[in-house]
Amino acid sequence: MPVERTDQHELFKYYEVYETIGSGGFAKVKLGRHILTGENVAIKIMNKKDLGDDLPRVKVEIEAMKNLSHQHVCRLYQVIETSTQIFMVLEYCPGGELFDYIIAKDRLSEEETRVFFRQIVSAMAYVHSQGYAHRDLKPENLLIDEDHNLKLIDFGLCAKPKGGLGFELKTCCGSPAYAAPELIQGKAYIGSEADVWSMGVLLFALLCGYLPFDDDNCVVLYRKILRGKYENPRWLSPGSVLLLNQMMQMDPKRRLSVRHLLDHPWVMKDYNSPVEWHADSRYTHTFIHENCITEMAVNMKRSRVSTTALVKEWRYDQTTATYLLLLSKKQRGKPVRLRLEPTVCEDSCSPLHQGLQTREALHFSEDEDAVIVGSLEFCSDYIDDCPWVSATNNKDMRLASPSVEKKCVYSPSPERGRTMAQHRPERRDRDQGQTSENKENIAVQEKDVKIFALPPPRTPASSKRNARPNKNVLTTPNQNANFNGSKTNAVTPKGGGSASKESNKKRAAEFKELANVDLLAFSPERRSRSLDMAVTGDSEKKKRGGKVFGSLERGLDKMITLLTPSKKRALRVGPRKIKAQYNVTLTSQTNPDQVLNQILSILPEKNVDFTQKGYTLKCRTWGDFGKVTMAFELEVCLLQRLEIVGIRRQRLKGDAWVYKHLVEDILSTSSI
Ligand code: 6BB
Repeated sequence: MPVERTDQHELFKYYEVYETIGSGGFAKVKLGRHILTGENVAIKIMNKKDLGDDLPRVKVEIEAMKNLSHQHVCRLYQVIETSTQIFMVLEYCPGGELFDYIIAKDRLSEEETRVFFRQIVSAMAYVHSQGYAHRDLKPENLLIDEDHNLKLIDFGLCAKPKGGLGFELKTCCGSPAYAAPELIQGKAYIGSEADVWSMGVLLFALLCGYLPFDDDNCVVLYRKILRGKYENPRWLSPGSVLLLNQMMQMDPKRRLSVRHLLDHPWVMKDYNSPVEWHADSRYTHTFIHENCITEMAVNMKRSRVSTTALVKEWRYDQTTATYLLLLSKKQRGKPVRLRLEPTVCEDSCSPLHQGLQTREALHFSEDEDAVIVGSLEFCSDYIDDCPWVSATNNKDMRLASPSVEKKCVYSPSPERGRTMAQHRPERRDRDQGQTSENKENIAVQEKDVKIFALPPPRTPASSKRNARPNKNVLTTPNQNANFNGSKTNAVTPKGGGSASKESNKKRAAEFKELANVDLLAFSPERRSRSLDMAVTGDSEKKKRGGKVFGSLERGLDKMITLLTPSKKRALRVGPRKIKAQYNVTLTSQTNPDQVLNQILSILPEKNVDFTQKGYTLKCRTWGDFGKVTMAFELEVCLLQRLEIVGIRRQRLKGDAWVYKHLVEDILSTSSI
């Protein structure tokens, strides 16, 4: 996604921009930091040209997020629109996707599921009360914040029927596996009812760690959904089985409504209170916090009255972002303070008003990861700490039925067909569960519908593993794995190598080589390119130039500190040492090079394309039309204290479940 300089400038006036954390459709999400408050944010970056016909969806999402303020809905802070780009600045959720959390734990206990599910019900009751249907509910669209609370994201497919939520919708949208049967049939449907079906699928995924209806082939998947039969694994309590059945009812009129979910016995268990769905007063726009206003007024050199008036316009500009982020600081017990930035413009205009004048220069590196030239003090600390390393359902309103939409939109998801079929483990163990058959199922031809196989005791992936040494590749240290050196020794990791002295020498040579490459990378052309991006005056440029490039002569050590994160990765001799986290698969091995070699040897077999940067493998799979269907990273690392090798995994693009199966497959086949 090429980013025009003027567009970058607009963003960099207010934010420091870091690693890409995900991409999907035409958006890329990067980590960022709001300069004035020092608060972390997520920045969704979209190129208008690339968006094409999807531009209205972005507008829909922005409008919805401006209207929704709730403790379990991801907050929008700022929208920056330029001639070519749209930047959405959003609440930072370092816990990542609920999806990753589920798969890391295989599945959640009923108790933990209840904690999350109550939050989902709260968010959805609120969203529906505001007249919106989300229409793309799935664990990938629920993020975990720093307090381990869920935040709903991605309102790009949401709908707000003009006459209210009781009015029917026509657009068939969302992810197929979560789509209600009425959507699949192309019928007009009520958005809130379809959302409840998706919530049922989501609840099942939380409790089971896999989907109730699943198939690589969309047609077969649709047939399964239209049959409405799924298997209830034995570990589900009768209460869970009942609730799932009430939510995944084929007939939308027989389905539970969100209003009924609020005080459903299963939902209330251990709480004895209904779900609170009203927006917490801390999240509404009605109360203006005086100390935030005072701090902003001082910074902007304005009166408090005019600052309050400006904030109350809720323009989702720098003023809104500063206010909301200051408020967030306050609510987390941090001082309500803005950073005092010196200003250079003649009339000493404030950074809040004018954008920072003395910022360090920023640019996008070749691999399009935003990097900072200068102000690396923060950057280097941050990267090491980076998260990936380290309503009422108003039935009375259902009477009118104008069809308002016609097209069929699916949230971007790679083909579930040919390419990925090989990665999906077979489901067996039919005897593990009981069939849940919803009444009034819609009749479909069953003759070529595959029998829906039940999952094995834990995850579907483990059934495939039965054919191989049994391993819990995604979460559990593997005690059985035995590396067969002769099998994969052929591949020598760049920046890695075997553990021998010989290869250490080689690594040292490679290290030097890389250092030279990096010196070249900081060539005058590149330097001037970076400096072009600077928002400061000439004297500032010189100062910065001195800070960054003058240091080259001061020696290699200094240069390493000043390198971009990706360059730092490339220069690292060994694997990173990280803490065990839920996106890290533990192995029983102690030699990172062997683990890396094992993975490297298996990727081509799985049709995974990759580039290697030290111990990080940037992996991709391709679809039929030369499009990247899936992008993810696998990084071999050492686990702090444990002294064993781990594999950090991060999905950047593509269907979450297909990714899960593929990575499980790679890691189990790699015999680690
Ligand atoms: C968002 C976010 C907010 O991310 C790929 C897609 C907010 C993401 C985040 C994170 C991990 C670590 C740190 C921060 C609004 N819309 C989309 C958002 C989408 C990506 C999530 C991860 N997978 N914080 N973070 F996810």
